[in-house]
Amino acid sequence: MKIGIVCYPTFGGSGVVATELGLELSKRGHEIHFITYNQPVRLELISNNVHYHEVNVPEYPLFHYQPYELALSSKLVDMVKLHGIEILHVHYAIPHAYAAYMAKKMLQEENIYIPIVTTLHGTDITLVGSHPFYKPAVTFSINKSDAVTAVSQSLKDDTMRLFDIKKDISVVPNFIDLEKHNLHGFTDCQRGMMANDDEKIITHISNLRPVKRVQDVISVFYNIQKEMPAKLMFIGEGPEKEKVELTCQELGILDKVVFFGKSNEIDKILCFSDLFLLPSLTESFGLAALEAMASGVPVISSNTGGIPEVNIHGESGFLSPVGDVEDMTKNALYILEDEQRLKTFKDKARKQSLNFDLHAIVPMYEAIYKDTLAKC
Ligand code: GMT
Repeated sequence: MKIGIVCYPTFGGSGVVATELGLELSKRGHEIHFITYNQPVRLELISNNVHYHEVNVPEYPLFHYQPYELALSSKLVDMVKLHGIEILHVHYAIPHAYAAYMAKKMLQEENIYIPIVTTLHGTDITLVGSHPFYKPAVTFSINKSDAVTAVSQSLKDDTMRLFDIKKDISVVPNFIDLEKHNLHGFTDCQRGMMANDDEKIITHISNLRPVKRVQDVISVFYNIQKEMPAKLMFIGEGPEKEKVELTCQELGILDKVVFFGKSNEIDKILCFSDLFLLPSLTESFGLAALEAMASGVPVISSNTGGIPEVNIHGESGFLSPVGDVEDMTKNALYILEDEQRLKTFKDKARKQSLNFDLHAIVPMYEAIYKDTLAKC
């Protein structure tokens, strides 16, 4: 199939899922066209059936807001015609499904029919989409898609509850390339460069938006390091970064926290981590937790959104109510204070990640494309 993929090309989970999906589909013989405003961060253009088409939005002083949806829908029309793209897979209802629908209508004028598969990743539904300003556009975009997927049962339920949805939604979870994790293996894990042998390594990765509740990460880590020698690996950039640095300074733990900023070496950091913290307010899936588990790192998380579908309480880690720092601390210490117990949790975390192997999940998308095309 010739598949057009539209996504946010940033470090966020939806961009990672879209990119890795496209790369795997290309290995499976499909021709993939990424259509977005920047080259996706994890996209390496090493294959002759992966293409990247940049959407340009010329700055024009008359416009207070530059019309990205317009530029995107025009680009989609051009690329579908030029490359004979058969199906569009758009990640996020706003603005991507919305722009794709406009492209579809424009193409219909020329008797070209292009079906749209929309994947919901969460933010447009749980945080932005339910805002009254956007609600009609999100509802319309979902209902006008030819097929809709959500990354967890929880997100599907939220979508059905918050919007007037007339479409069936298939649940297709986030996935992980286990071979990539195992291949690298990082047997020369540079743990010694980061911490002493007796120190436990706690890790957090996110885009440091308020929804990630990074102050809870600091509070839990502060409590842990009072009980045992520990270091915190803090990966990501975002609006809460300065506040976090300030809090660490006030608590006198700056020397125990390593700030990595945006990193392309997540696997290297996870390989020497003992525990992963994800105390988010909401999380439609929690790809970062899955990546940690695939590296054998147990997860202390909040019990919210799709996280319980990924992190299994008492097996791959523990779940606590949102904001319950005391419970998260208690669970973290329980895992960390006994070496044998820590090893058991690490093994079970890795085992749980096997349920999200890309070789099992990518065919689910392929089946949806085939089914959608067959119905056209
Ligand atoms: O929250 C993020 O880190 C970014 C966000 C995005 O839009 O990329 O992630 C969302 O999509 C990911 C991939 O499906 C999910 O794993 C994340 O849980 C989801 N984030 C939220 O729901 C807050």
